[in-house]
Amino acid sequence: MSAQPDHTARRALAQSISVVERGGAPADALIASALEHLRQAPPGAQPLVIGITGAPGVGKSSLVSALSDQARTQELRVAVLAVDPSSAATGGALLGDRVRIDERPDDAGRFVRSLATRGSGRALARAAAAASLLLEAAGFSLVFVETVGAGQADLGIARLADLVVLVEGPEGGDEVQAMKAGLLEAADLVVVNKGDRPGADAAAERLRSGLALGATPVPVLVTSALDARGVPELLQQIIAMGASRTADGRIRRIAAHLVARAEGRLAERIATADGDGTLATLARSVSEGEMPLTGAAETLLGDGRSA
Ligand SMILES: Nc1nc2c(ncn2[C@@H]2O[C@H](COP(=O)(O)OP(=O)(O)OP(=O)(O)O)[C@@H](O)[C@H]2O)c(=O)[nH]1
Ligand SMILES: [Mg+2]
Repeated sequence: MSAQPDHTARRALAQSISVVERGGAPADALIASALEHLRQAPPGAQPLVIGITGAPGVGKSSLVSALSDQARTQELRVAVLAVDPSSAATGGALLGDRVRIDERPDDAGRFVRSLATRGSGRALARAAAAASLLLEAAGFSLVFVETVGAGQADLGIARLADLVVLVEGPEGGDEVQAMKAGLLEAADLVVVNKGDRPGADAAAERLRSGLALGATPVPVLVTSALDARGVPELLQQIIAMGASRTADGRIRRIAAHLVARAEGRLAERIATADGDGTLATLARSVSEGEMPLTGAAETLLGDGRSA
């Protein structure tokens, strides 16, 4: 697959990602064939999957664009999965991320795709892990996964990515929010973006002294996505940290996919039980002492049908 990075291959990849977004048996089949392709391929370097998280508007998409430009100057094939927060009601993507990340249709070494969270109630779309496996099979060497730093809910990015980059703004206050949300603990690298604005260096200093308390020092870099200042250094740092990783990223991404798949199934099961009255019936049985709480919970999970 990596031998034909042309428009057709890219369109096929986009369609494959739509299939894994929809889920079900066709998704399973596609993921299985991607894994088969990876098993057949000569063992080579796995892609570096980089999670980019941070509060809305700090410049995640702009930074990913600038990092992608920089990576392309080094002939690295770059893919971007931008997770769009989408309304549970419509399930539609806002497409804001797509607008701000340049897709460069004439550059076959670059692929950009939005993934809708589709009411999964999480910042990380369920299909992100599966999509990253398809991108690996398609021969991309850097995969950026942008998620909104919505707090604990999107810590799933740590399961999926080899490296988590937390993006902060220069204004101050954001870092307090990030600490509260537990995002700082999940970050391998912190970037203060909008370094062209006043306060960025001071914010970086505050973060450095805050992070120095931890066991492993987390590097804090300052960038400006607008004029690419600090971006080459950031990419260099990302690649260096990626090179020293020891864990098997593919195994981790398959694990992340299994978790996402199980969570999806559970959400479906709960929705069905809610819709057809099973949930209320179970609750009533518990209330009337006809069924133990554990039995009802197991029944809901589908593990204790006769309980
Ligand atoms: N001054 C300045 N503005 C920037 C910089 N990076 C991004 N911006 C601006 O900040 C705004 C938000 O940028 P995005 O890249 O869309 O931010 P984001 O974090 O991806 O936003 P969401 O995906 O909506 O959470 C845009 O108007 C950008 O032009 C920067 O380095 N300096
Ligand atoms: Mg964005």
